[in-house]
Amino acid sequence: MPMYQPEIETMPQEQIRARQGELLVKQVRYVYDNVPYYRAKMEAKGLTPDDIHGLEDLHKLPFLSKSDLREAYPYGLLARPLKDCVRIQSTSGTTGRRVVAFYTQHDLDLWEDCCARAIMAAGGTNEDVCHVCYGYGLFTGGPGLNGGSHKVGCLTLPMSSGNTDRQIQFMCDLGATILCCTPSYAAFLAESILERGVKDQIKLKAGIFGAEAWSEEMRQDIQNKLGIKAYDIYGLTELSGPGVSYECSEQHGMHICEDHFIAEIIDPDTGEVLPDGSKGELVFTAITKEAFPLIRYRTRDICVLDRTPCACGRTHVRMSKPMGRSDDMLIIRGVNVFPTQIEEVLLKVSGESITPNYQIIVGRENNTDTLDINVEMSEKMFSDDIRSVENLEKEIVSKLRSMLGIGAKVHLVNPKTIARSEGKAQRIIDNRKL
Ligand code: DLL
Repeated sequence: MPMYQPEIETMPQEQIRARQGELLVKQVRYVYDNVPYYRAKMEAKGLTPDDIHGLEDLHKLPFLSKSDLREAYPYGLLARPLKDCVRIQSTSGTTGRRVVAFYTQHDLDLWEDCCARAIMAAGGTNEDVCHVCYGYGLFTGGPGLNGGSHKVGCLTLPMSSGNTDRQIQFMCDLGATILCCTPSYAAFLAESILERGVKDQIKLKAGIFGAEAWSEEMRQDIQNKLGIKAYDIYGLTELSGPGVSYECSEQHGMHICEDHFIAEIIDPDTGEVLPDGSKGELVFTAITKEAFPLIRYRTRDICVLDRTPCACGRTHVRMSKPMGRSDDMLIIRGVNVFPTQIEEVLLKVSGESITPNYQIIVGRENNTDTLDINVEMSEKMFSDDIRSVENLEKEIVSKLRSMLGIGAKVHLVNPKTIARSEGKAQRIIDNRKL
């Protein structure tokens, strides 16, 4: 299958919807026939494939969630015999939520196509040198972007994560033009490049950053420091990995590969489907996958869908940056707080004074939730006098109060005292769960 199909990416919405309807009908029958676990879920609702005639019937189908994946682990949602599968990928499972996803060769091809689209939407061509420092192995970041980069014809550097000195050396020596990694690692690389004084040896023009929530302020920070355009990319292991959606040059929402995935937004509490433009939980149905074809999979990611035309010409629906996972949302003194809101406030404060390295620590004292935020100050700030540190802490506290409506204690900590991450950053420590 060719990797870039402008006729698909710019297909009128009515045609996309019609095609989705046809594929949905086929996929539901395929899953019903091949995945006893899902068949039982349909039967419990009194449904057979004959009840599904098109997109208008999607809402009737049962949801799948992480707990189904756990229950059916490892083979219970597999729709193909193992002899037809050629790969597995998995999430790290550090939070006890290990997911194992299976791929046929056809699934790998489609996944790599989606990643290729993301690279091309960021301006990538076969003239580019694509430096991939997402982790390789079971994590989908490295293998996904690696495959996409090959399809575009870029010279691909399969760096994987870690060894920042070597990353920067290769970037300089081989003239990498596209950088693929998590936004937190991109911020760390940017800081390290500036510290080493090698920015003028870097040829980067674009970065494709995803796998974790990051704010617009973080984007500006990385773009300014590296002199590149930073594009968001989204995906999850359950649906193949990165490339489920990606940003175009407009940098205003990520186009979902609607020829492969049907997106819905639901109310996370009631499961009711919400109209486009509403904020809610993103649900995906994979209509072309063979080995691990999830139907109405609840991502826990909270976002908004936008079907208004995009200036880039792509017609596929755009999703907003996820505000964080609904299970990442902190409830502090009864108020809903997403870590990205805190990041937004921190990075709006003068970039000269603090760095994008922070940690959110939630605790409980005398039956009341406490919120402490450690933020690393810049070397410049560190050498300034203590009064300006106190003033800045007060300024952040007041900005957080107006954004979140609750008080927090802010501590500006010395440079390089918060551990850097090479993959997804661990920003939250919730001691209430201990
Ligand atoms: O993180 C796949 C990926 C790799 C995406 C590389 C982009 C780049 P998982 O480890 O299964 O897969 O984690 C999926 O990460 O449900 C979101 O909560 C979060 N996530 C992924 N991309 C973004 C993003 C990969 N661009 C979970 N912005 C998802 C915010 C993201 N959150």
